[in-house]
Amino acid sequence: STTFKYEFDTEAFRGKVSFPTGVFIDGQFSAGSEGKTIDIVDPTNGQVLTTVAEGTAADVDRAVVAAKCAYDSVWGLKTPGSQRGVFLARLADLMEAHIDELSALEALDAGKPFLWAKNFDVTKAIATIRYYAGWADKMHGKVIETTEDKLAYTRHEPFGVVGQIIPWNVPLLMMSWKLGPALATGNAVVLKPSEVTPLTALRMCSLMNEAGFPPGTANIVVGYGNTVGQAMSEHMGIDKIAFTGSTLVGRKIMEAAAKSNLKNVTLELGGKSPNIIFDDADLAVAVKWTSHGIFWNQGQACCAGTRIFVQEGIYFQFLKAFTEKAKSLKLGPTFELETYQGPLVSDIQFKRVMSYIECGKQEGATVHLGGERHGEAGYWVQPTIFTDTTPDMRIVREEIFGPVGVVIKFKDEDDVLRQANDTLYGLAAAVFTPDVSRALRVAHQLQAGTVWVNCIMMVHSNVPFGGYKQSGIGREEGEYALDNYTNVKAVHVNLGHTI
Ligand code: TXE
Repeated sequence: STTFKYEFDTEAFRGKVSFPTGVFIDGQFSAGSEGKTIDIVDPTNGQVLTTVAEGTAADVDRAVVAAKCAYDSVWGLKTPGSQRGVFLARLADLMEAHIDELSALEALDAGKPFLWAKNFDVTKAIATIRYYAGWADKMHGKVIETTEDKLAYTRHEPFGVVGQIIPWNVPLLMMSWKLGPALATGNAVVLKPSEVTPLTALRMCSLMNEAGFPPGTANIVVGYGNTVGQAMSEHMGIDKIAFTGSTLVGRKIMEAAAKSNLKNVTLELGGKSPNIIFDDADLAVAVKWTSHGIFWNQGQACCAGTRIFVQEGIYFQFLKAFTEKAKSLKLGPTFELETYQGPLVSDIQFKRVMSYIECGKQEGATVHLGGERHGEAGYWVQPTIFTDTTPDMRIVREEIFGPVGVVIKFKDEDDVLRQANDTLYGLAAAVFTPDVSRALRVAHQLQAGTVWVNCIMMVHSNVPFGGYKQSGIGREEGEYALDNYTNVKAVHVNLGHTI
């Protein structure tokens, strides 16, 4: 089996890391069943960083057997919630003890600025695991009043074996959103990280062993979507599948679930979120958050505020200040502490984003800022702002998943609500105005799973996150996510002698 060895000598982090990168099944690493490997590429220069074992459908079978065995013998209802909570809390502590290492790996693998990886991705991932550690012994059913002769109550039971497929944009955070509630509720897991960014997930395997999770409770199989991902979606031994990624693949997963065992499906998919700035907004606040909303993580965020609607009275003033802000963002090496924007994650994503920029130009939109690659090597794209768009343009309708925003003028509340809701997606939205009545009136009419007022892109372990419309099914984070991972059993007890 393969091992990742790397010596960091950067401004942000100095140290050595070395850990196994095989498929992780039943608490042990091994080669994939076909003995193949996947190249992991450094997005700052396009060079191969390392290789990891490539999992296969046969490895998924093996992982499902391990998960089922663990679930039946030592996990599931055999381990009390209080003990599951102890394992999760230990895992959170171990992640904290290795925060610099995990952040460095995330920066290296995904091309994230180190400080963002540390202060956002990894910090929030730790908070999520700790949050669900707290839930593990606090899941209650209900006693339901019926008649004096009958006792009816519910139990919230784990599904059994859960499959989880995660993307490359925030790898460790997505892993924690998936693992936290699944393990807290007593499910055993088979998780597939993205084949593009598997390093933090693989590092987590050793930390899970160290935290004391019984072998087989969480199995990690790195592999491609059309092999490992597909095998998981159609697996008869997987009782539930949770996915984060594109709407296109979300559909495939539902289809495979429907055609196999009708496994329970939850999906967190794409978005084209509106960010609405009213005339009375505090300009400095709106500019700061809008910039973050579109350029954070190189724009590779499902909830990015990509459609920026600005009321006509403030439009030119806002555009000028927003452009200045975008110009001031520091693009550069991921381990330099002042870097705000790193490269896109992969050559594929770079080409996809550049082709959307090209498409915007051809459709007749104005490139107000950027629109080109940055640097010669690696996958950097300049912060890009389009204006003079029309509602039918692809850059207005489709998720680009890069540092590319469209700025659109609007007249009044009715006008902006109509335009903001004119999308297949419904993941998130933001509203900027100091007028509380207006902010809440608009928030309630937006078709989105999250609405931010005078901020954007805030997530918190306690607060649910998920989409309306084609942005998904189910909610992650918070108490709501526990519902994704439990089946409700109703028990009727006859206390009298009536039929
Ligand atoms: O995503 P995929 P891609 C969006 C974003 C981006 C586009 C394409 O717009 O530009 O998707 O990115 C696994 N069965 N988002 O192609 O393919 C895959 O291996 C089962 C939004 O990288 O959806 C990976 O683990 N699984 C998004 C995961 O799905 C399959 C995050 C996500 O990859 C599969 C990422 C299959 N047939 C991209 N095919 C968000 N909502 O945050 C692929 N996968």
